[in-house]
Amino acid sequence: MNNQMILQRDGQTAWIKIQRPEALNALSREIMDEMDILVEQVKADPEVRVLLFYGEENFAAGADIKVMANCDAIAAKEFLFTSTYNKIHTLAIPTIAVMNGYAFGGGLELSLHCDFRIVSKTAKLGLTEVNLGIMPGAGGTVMLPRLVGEGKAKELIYFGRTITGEEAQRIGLANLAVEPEELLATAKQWAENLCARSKPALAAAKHSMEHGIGFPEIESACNYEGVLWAELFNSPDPREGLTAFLEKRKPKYTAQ
Ligand code: CO8
Repeated sequence: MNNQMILQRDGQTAWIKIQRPEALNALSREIMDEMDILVEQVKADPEVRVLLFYGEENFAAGADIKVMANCDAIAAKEFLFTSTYNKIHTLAIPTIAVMNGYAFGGGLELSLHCDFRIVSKTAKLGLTEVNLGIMPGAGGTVMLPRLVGEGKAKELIYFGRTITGEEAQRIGLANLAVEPEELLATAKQWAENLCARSKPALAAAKHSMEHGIGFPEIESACNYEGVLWAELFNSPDPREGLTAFLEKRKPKYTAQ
């Protein structure tokens, strides 16, 4: 490990921080291997309820161009981030990308696999791959249309256009754009709010939405949603949440 990725715990919240400032947090193979290990650690930790990805001055200026410049097709395939990003995408807990500065290419694609994107208004975001003669290869062509619609996604990808955090919020790419100095505090508030909620309820809702989006047939998707909904009642949280409402008090969720 060369410590360009750091896992920090703040109560039930985990933060994965990218720190390779000399290259604006460009994502190398080593960084991706470290990220994979840290994501596995988070996945195995029953105490963690929310995972945030963060980079201090910049989120990540994309995959490492110096590496890709020397790739042939075989090396390019080996360089892919897909297996790690799929792990992030399928985590049961909520995930948030907290984005400051540059979030380009494979960096922005990391955020597309998170449940939420909170950005600073001045952040610069873009799937700029086409400007380099390549295409998004870490989920961008799959995930961006889901968030902003096909037409806008094609506009951003074909032209490799860079947008500000403010515009990202306007088009639905970011959930929220805030002043840079408010970014971390806002992310912490979101994390705390999520930590206070039922873990199984969030996990089932996440899984059901993923399933529903991917499912071409609404009736089956709704049936599947019903199965997940009923299974939730195997945990103590539904009773606690429903009873707390009736007793006019705040719920205290305990399920892992
Ligand atoms: N890869 C490697 N090094 C980088 C990268 C990068 N993506 N971005 C910046 N750096 C390095 C620069 O080379 C420079 O290093 P050095 O000091 O050794 O020359 C250092 O970071 C600082 O960069 P700049 O001097 O360029 O800083 P500026 O403030 O002038 O510009 C920019 C900042 C605008 C962010 C500029 O650096 C830039 O345009 N970077 C490239 C952004 C980009 O296009 N990213 C997308 C890359 S493609 C991609 O991500 C493909 C993903 C799909 C496949 C994923 C699976 C493999």
